[in-house]
Amino acid sequence: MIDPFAVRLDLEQGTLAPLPERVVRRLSDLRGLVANEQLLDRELAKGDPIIYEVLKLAIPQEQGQLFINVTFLRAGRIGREYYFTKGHFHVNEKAAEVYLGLRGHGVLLLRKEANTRVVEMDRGTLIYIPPGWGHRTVNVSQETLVFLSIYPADAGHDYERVRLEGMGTRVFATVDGTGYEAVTS
Ligand code: S6P
Ligand code: ZN
Repeated sequence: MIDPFAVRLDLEQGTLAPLPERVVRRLSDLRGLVANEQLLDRELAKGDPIIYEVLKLAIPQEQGQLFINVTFLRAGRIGREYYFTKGHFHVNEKAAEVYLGLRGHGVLLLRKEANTRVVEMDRGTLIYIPPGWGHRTVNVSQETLVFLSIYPADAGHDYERVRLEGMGTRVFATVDGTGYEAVTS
């Protein structure tokens, strides 16, 4: 049981008030996911910075409910590979998701079996992720990428599958550092 409720979403910053649960992912959480593990080790020798944070509204994890999150993915690279979220498939293959870009510039990588998609995400981009499509976000800008996600509370997250199979695409800075290239892997 949960009562109807309302919170404040700052559409410029992506912050929620009152501040809900916050999950933090660090560089070390990307082990086994990056293009170049040696470069990752070299960076980790210097420290283990936060790569992204997720604000999660407190909603019961039961069928019929919707989870609402805001992700803050920082700007940066491991070598030429832009910072990205771990990425996942929903365990419940019937669970779709909606993303809404609030700040910054990124790309959403999607994969379903051998099919891959790369979708640009800016402020105001609304993206529909159909059931069965794995997804990972990449920040290709110099500022924090912020986006809202809404998805069924019984979706579940399979990270191991992404670790084993990859997302099908990696995103690197161009040699001059001004843009990005999406490379099929
Ligand atoms: C949840 C939704 C997002 C991600 C968040 C972090 O279904 O797709 O809220 O959880 O962007 O990414 P990840 O891959 O670490 O869960
Ligand atoms: Zn998801």
